Amino acid sequence: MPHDFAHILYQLRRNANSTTFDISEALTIIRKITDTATITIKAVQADSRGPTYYVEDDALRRNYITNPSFEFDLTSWTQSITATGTTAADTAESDSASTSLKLVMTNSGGSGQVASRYATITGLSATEVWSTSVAVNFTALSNSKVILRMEFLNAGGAVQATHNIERTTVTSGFVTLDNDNRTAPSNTTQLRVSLILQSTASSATGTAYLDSVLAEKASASGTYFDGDTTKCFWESGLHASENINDVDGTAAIAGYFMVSA
Ligand SMILES: [Ca+2]
Repeated sequence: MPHDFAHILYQLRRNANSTTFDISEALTIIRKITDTATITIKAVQADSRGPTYYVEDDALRRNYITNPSFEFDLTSWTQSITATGTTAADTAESDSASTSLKLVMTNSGGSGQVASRYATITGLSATEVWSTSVAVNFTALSNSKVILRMEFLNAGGAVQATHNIERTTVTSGFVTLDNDNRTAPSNTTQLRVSLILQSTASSATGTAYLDSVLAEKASASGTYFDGDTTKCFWESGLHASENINDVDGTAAIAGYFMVSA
């Protein structure tokens, strides 16, 4: 192992100013200590003891979904409803923490109507490979199905490609839907991830709880994680109105990231 990890951790703790620690200072220290061209920081854990840094060579992961667990509200998830139904945060069922997104359909005028919410990730480029996943508890249905939809969009919002993964039967508790290995086509700048309860005929009904949404730039969606997962962090502003800082009182520090000195 080329680096003196104990020394790095000591330096970072010594220079840490509790919850208002400046990440740029930490990176400067690591560069000086390691004297390497490329530095990979695995995670930064900030709690009542101050921040702890893990410098590892493992592949990094980032969950690009904002508000992936629906714990406070539905910020960043836009509603789209054409059937008769509702979409709301609900604490009756959850896969991660205590809240999920509950999609309800009580009637439809035909096939293809929806009760849904979607989130949009920006900053994509063509040829990038993306994967998404969501935990689904599909408790009741009649002429309906759940869809995890990925749509690659151009800068104007026009759909360049669509990839659906469907659940057409009820579940026994939460199961994971994986929509993996999707390559962004030419002109892609955005990815829209939709959580959909969709009718397959008229007079459809259904109830589905969705939670733990993951989107990562990878050929497969790995195990779900968010800022509450051990050694993971929320980025500042991920929750527009209900920042994760308010929960544990610690400062927002960038989560999984990579630094090239
Ligand atoms: Ca949750």
